[in-house]
Amino acid sequence: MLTRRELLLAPLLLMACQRKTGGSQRPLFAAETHPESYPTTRALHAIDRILADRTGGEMRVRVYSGGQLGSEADTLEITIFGGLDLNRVNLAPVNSIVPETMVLALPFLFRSVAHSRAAFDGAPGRVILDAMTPHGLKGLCYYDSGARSFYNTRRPIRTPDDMRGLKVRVQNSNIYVAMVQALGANPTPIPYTEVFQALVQGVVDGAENNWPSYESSRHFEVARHYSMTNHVLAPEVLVASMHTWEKLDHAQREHLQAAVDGSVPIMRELWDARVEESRRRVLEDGIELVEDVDHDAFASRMRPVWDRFLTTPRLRELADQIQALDAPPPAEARHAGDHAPRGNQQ
Ligand code: GTR
Repeated sequence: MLTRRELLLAPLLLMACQRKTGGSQRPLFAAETHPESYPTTRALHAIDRILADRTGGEMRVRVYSGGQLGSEADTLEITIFGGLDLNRVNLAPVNSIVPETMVLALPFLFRSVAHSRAAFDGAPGRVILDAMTPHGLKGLCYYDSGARSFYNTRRPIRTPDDMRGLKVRVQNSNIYVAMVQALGANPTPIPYTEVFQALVQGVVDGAENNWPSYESSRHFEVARHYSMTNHVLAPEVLVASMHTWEKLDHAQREHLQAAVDGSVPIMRELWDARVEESRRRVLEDGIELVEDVDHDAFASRMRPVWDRFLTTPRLRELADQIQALDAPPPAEARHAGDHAPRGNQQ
C-alpha cells in the first residue's frame, strides 16, 4: 500500500515535470503550514503579487496553506525531490538536513529580537542560507518567528524544576528534543497541525511557541499557562527546490529573489503587529501569563545543548560570530516591536 507521503509525492512530481515540458506558465507551488491570515502566508501572497507585477503575470506563486500538503518535515522532503517549488518552514525541520541551521536554534543565543534580525540580515544568515544548496534547497530568505516560550495544561512554570516530568511536544529536530530533555521533561515530536488534538487528548501536557502560533493554533484554549521563557528565536525560512531553481533562467531567478526580498519587510511589519494582536487576544481570553521566569536557571540548564550540537569548528565559529554581532540598544529595539528575551547567558 502506498504511504501518505508517496501519494502526495506522485501528483506533485507529475506537475513539477510539466514545468520542464510546458515552459514557464505553471505557477510555482508553495507549501505553508499556517492559515491564510497568518503573516508567513500573507508574505507568500506578497511574493506572488510582486512577481506578477514584475513579470506581467508570467511568473506566479500558488500557495497551499494550512498544512494541506503535509507536515513541514514531509513537504521539505518533497521539495528536495522537486515535487514542490517553494516551501516556508521553520528552521527546525531543516536542522537534520543542514547542520549549519542548528546554530540559529541554540537556546538563549540571541539577546533580543533586534540581535536576531542582525544575524538573519547579516553575514551569518547568508552563510547559513547558502549552506542549504548542496542539500537540494535554495535558501531564499528568513522571516521572523519571534521568541518561543513554553506553555502547558498543568501548571505555571517559573524554573526548570517546574518542567520535570511534563510531556512536551517539540518540533521535528534533535536540538529541540535535547533542550526539553535538559529540562527534565519528556519531548514528543508531533507535526504542528496535530498538536491541538494532542493537547486536548492529554497525549502531551504542553508545547512551546511564539505568541502568534500559540494563538492562531488555538493551543491557548487548552494550555492555559504561558511562561515567558523566550528560550529560542530561530527564524522561519523560505526555500526553493534546487530542481526548480536550476530550471529558472537568470532573469527568472532575479525576479523571484527580488520578489522574496520585497516580502521580508512586509512580513516584518505584519509580524510585529500580529505579535501584539495575538498577545492581547490570549490575555483577554484569560490565560495565565507567567513573567517571573528564572531565565538564568533555564539558560544554564540548556547550556550543555550548545556543546552537544556545536560539534565542528565551523559551527562554533558561526555561533561566535552571531554572539559578537552588534544590535541596536534596547530602547530602539523596543521601538521596533521588540520583545527581548531576558536572562540569557551572555
Ligand atoms: C511556528 C512556525 C511553524 C511551525 C510551528 C511548530 O512558530 O511558524 O512553521 O514550525 O511553529 O511549532 O511546528
